[in-house]
Order: sequence, then structure tokens, then C-alpha cells
Amino acid sequence: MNVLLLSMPDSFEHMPPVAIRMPNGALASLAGNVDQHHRVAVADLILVQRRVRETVTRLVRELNPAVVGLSIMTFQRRTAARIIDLIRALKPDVKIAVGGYDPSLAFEAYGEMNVDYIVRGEGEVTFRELLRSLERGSGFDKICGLSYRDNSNTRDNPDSRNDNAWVHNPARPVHRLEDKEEDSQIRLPNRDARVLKGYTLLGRQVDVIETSRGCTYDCSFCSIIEMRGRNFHTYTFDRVLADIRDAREHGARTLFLVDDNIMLNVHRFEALCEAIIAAGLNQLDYFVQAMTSSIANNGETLAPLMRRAGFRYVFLGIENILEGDLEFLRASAKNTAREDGHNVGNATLKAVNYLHRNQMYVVGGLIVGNPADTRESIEANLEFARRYVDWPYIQHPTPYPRTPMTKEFRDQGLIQNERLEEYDGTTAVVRTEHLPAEEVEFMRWKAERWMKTQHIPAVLRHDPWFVLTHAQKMLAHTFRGSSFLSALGLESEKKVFERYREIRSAEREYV
Ligand code: B12
Ligand code: SF4
Repeated sequence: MNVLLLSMPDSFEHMPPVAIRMPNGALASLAGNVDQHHRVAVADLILVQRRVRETVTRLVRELNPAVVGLSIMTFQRRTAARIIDLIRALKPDVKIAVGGYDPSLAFEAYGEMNVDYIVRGEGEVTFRELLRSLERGSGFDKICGLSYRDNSNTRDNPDSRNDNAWVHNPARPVHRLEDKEEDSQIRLPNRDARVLKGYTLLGRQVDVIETSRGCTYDCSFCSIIEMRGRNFHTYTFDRVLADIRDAREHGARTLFLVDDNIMLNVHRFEALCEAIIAAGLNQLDYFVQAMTSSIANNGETLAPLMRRAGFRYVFLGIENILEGDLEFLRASAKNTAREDGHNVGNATLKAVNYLHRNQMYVVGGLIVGNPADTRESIEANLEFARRYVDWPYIQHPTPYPRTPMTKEFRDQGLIQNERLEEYDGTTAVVRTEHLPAEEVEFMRWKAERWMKTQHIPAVLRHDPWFVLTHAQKMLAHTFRGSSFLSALGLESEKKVFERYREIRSAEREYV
């Protein structure tokens, strides 16, 4: 069977496509896990952000897929709907499957779209079984994690239009990852299936790898708990190293570890660093996401080891520097430093220091605009970012489907914007008890643009050619909305912000 897998073109403020275009890890993993005789093509539409319609049209015509699968986040739902309509118009009888966080957690919304199957939760085994059933015509009722339309009414009675009755099979238990049985294993991703080129992270070819899945924390803003429950499963080091080698053989020089929370088991992570060094794979640059507590509490040995293994950027889930906000975000525990078995306060500064002392850069993940936030509390977080982080990754709390936070915001009547395509993390869609959403976003936007420029010298040292050839475009992206007049101080920042929002709104029309 010919299968086309697509990830959406929508990007957000902190991932400017001029510098960052990463592959979607889920699709290559799905491609590696269907039965070998299928012909699968993976297209990450971020690589053709301004040519989506032409590219999808060309791929559907060239590949003539029997099944098309789309991977979708919530802020990409509108684009996904447009792409689905386009595919249907090009090939009315094609079977369309959707998966990823948004279809899994907001499956009702997809029930109303022109799709045939919703894959909820982990997809490798479900999708493999779906293709088998389609090939054999054997029905879908045994496939855990699958939602499908029950057309029996339409079959029995051709006049009936009741073809919208969705059947939601029971959830699929999360995969243990270490399974040895051939049919239940998750095999390596199939990177050969990718049909578009141009992946990059600051000028170096980038790929993603996974070493584990899951998390046992329950931060209120995170979708993970509802997606897969609180658990943590790991791949063997042999598999991880094979995956790294495969990514390198496919040209990658930078690897992004997409684990939900790799730092849950620090000893394992240290052993993984050792294994990377022993295998001589530490010449690659690694990006990883980390909890501040793990780095603060183990930094003495962990940070030097990470550096030797090739880790260069660490995305720290600081979330907020104020205790009240951390409580709202349910993120206090993962940000607490411990000494001699006792809690000794916020772990952030300690973690930042360990990373800096070991020549690693801190991508500072902060969330501002929580219900109790005032101008002063937001400014305190922005000031922290100015002083201590190398690359700011500041977001606003966003009510994604089925997170605990979403319920709280709804109960408090703080959600100001229901346009999901703006739920990209850097558009404030909820107000605080004291400030409207626009004001929160304006404060962040104004501060963050300048913070980003401070990191240019560090990138210049590492990738001079990239900076020399792309600096102008990157600055133009960071300062979108600015004008000659605003540079001279003859136009207010608010005016520039309005223009930036208009540009951003036009950018979102990908299809
Ligand atoms: C790594 C990661 C990133 C990386 C992305 C790197 C990359 N190119 O893949 C970075 C840091 C860049 C990133 C950015 C963003 N991310 Co992010 N990210 C994650 C994270 C940690 C892991 C995702 C991952 O790759 N997992 C590994 C793969 C294999 O698993 P998977 O994606 O779940 O896919 C499986 C299933 O979902 C399913 N599946 C997926 N697609 C499909 C398609 C089909 C057809 C089928 C059948 C099945 C299927 O099968 C897959 C295999 O089992 C998650 C979750 C978390 N713990 O926070 C958040 C998460 C996915 N991100 C999220 C968000 C919101 C974003 C941002 C918008 C803002 C932000 N928070 O930073 C940006 C947008 C990026 C952009 N396009 O511009 C949200 C999505 C919420 C939602 N409801 O949409 C999550 C869930 C975090 C959260 N807030 O809860 N992210
Ligand atoms: S620690 Fe990270 S992955 Fe775990 S619940 Fe919190 S935000 Fe989600």
C-alpha cells in the first residue's frame, strides 16, 4: 500500500524557520514500524512552509497514496483541516488517518472533520494494525487506540446518512519500549522515507532521537498525563546508539532528544552520556530538555559528563521563578533543590550555574501570564531571563485540550481567545486577574526580542558561516513589525507590536 505521512507546516515564534526546521519524530517512527512491503513517504511540511498547497498536490499525484496520515498539534488544527480538504479534493477515495496530541486529546473535534480514522495515543502498533486491517478487509474492532466510523448503517441501508457514528475502541496500553518480540517491538525510525530536504538547526543538519517516553510528574499545563498516564519507559542503550548512528549516517550533525523527561532517572542519563562517549558519538551536538532539580542536585558530576558527551544546549523547564506561580503550574517539585536530604529552595540558579560552568547554553523555558500575575511578577521573570538565560523560550499558559490548567482557566473565566490557531504558546490567549492577555504578550514580546540578539556572538563562534549568511534574515524575523521610524524612536512600541501581530496573523495562513 502507498502511504503518505505529513506533519504540519505551522511554526511558532521561538522556532523561526529561517534557522530551525526539525523533523517530526513520530512520522519516521511510524514509517519504521509498518509492515515492510508498504511504500511510505514522510513529508515534514515545515520544509515547504510557503509552498504547502503545491507540495501536497504534487505528492498526492506522484505517490497516489491509499492512506494519508497527518500528525497534528492543537495550534495546527485549522491548517490540518484545510490540508485534509485539499487531499480529499485531489483523491476522494483516499483513507485519511490523524494522530498526535490534538487528535488524541480532542478526538471529538476530528469526528466532525472529513477523516476516516483517529489514532489515539502512541501510534506505531495501532497504525501497523490499521494498515493490516485495510489490506485484509478484516474490520477494526480489535485495534486498541483506534477510532473509526461505523458505516454498518449506511451499508445495510444505502439511504441512511448515519455515517458519522464513531466507534472509539479501548485505549492502547502504553508501550514498554523494551519488548523483544518482533511483532510488538518499536523498530528504529525509517529516515529513508523522508521525501523533502532542508532540516536545519542554526545551519547544521538536525534530526531527532528518543531514548524514553513518559513522565511521572503532573504539571498542570502539560498534555502528557492525559495522553499516556504517569509512567516512564526506556529504550535500551543499544537501540539508542543505533538510532544516533542512523541519524548521523543520514547526515545529522545536531540531535534533539525529544524524550518527555529524560532526567527522571539521572543515573540512567549519566550512563547514557558515558555510552555516547564510549561509542565515539560525542562529536555531534546534542540538545536536551531537563528539569532544573535534576541538574541542580547532580550537577557536580552530571554537568561535566554532559559536556563531554556533546550536550550543547539544555532547555530548562524553569516555568517560573515565583513560588506562587509554580504552585499554580504544579511545577514546584521539579524545581526544588535538595541538600543533605532537605529541600533548600528553588533549583534554577544552581542549575544555570552548573551548565554555564561547563560551557553549555541555557534555553530558559518560562511561563508568564498565570492567573495571579501582575505587571511586577511578569517583569521579575523577564528580568531573570535577561540576566541568566542564553536563549529565552518564554511562553504564556495555553489551555490545550484536557490539561488540568484548561479546566481551571475555564472555571475562572479567564480564557479570552478561542482561536486555536493562535494557541502556539507565544500568543497570550488567557488574561490574568490583573492584566488583559494583550498586555501580557506585549511585555514578553518587547523584552524577548532584545534578549535573543545577545546570543548571536555565541552562535557566530560556533557557526560563523551560518551567521554571516543568515544574520540579516534572523534579525528581520526577530524584529518583524519594526520600521525606520520605530528604529529612530519616532513610533511607539505598541504600534510596532500591532504590526507584528498583523504579520503573524498573515503568516498563519499556510494553506
Ligand atoms: C520534543 C517536543 C518539542 C520539540 C519538537 C521537536 C520536533 N520537531 O519534533 C520542540 C521543543 C521544538 C517543541 C516545540 C513546540 N511544542 Co512541543 N513537545 C515536544 C515533546 C516533549 C515530545 C514530542 C515528541 O516528539 N515525542 C516523541 C514522538 C515519537 O511521540 P509523539 O509526538 O507523541 O507521537 C506519537 C503519537 O502521538 C502518535 N502520532 C503522532 N503523530 C501521528 C500521526 C499519525 C498519522 C498517527 C497514526 C499517529 C501519530 O504516534 C507517535 C508514535 O507513538 C511533547 C510532549 C511533552 N512531554 O511535552 C511536547 C508537545 C508535543 N509540544 C507541544 C507544543 C504546544 C509545542 C509548541 C507549540 C510550543 C511549545 N510548548 O514549545 C512548539 C511548536 C513547534 C513548532 N512546530 O513550531 C504540546 C502539544 C500540545 C497540543 N495539544 O497540541 C506538547 C504535548 C507539550 C505540552 N504543552 O503538553 N516541542
Ligand atoms: S515534568 Fe515536563 S513532561 Fe513531566 S509533566 Fe511536567 S512539563 Fe510535562
